[in-house]
Amino acid sequence: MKSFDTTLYFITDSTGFDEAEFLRRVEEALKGGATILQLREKNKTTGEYIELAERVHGLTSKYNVPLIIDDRIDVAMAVGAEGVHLGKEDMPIATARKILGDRFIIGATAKTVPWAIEAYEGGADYLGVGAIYPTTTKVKTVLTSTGTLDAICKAVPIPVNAIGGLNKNNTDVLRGIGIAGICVVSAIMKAEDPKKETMVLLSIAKELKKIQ
Ligand code: TZP
Ligand code: MG
Repeated sequence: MKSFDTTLYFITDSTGFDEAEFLRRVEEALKGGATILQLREKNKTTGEYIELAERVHGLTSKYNVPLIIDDRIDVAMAVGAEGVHLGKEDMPIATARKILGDRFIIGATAKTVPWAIEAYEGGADYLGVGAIYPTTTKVKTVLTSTGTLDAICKAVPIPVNAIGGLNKNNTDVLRGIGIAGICVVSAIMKAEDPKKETMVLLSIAKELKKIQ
């Protein structure tokens, strides 16, 4: 049975770090309690993506945290990752589900209710919804209102995470919305102490889930 917890979903970005420092930060986040981790690389060759994914999978396995690969089902399959995250420009969810079978975690990005329902019906296991705030992370995205986030949470029975510009000081707008957790990139990736930051964000995410 596939089991995962999106309470604190850490998405990596290796931009600006050498590999040793990148992997150190990833491991600190795992020590701090990230509940699920996505490797997100936009500028690597397939070979480079696989090589880094193997290293990161070594770390996530040590902490019993599922590894999700962004965009690429081939890379996810090659390294035996636990899942893949797909957006509108990637392989359709239903096609990925057909190829990957039921045991793989498939996540989808959704910015509207119809899109969320389509992803759910295609077989997505969780949704990432945003950007809630403008983000400094390199991403092609538009803002999603908290009203839409709330409507998506009510429209689908799978976990829905908020994403985009979130940090320890600005999650109050998510209070009362039925999210399963928060996704963060830079708040952890660029933190002075990624382990401590992860611990703080995990406790904030748990609190947000309690007050729904
Ligand atoms: N999708 C929507 S916003 C975003 C992605 C991948 C990036 C979020 O990064 P950050 O640094 O947490 O704002
Ligand atoms: Mg994508």
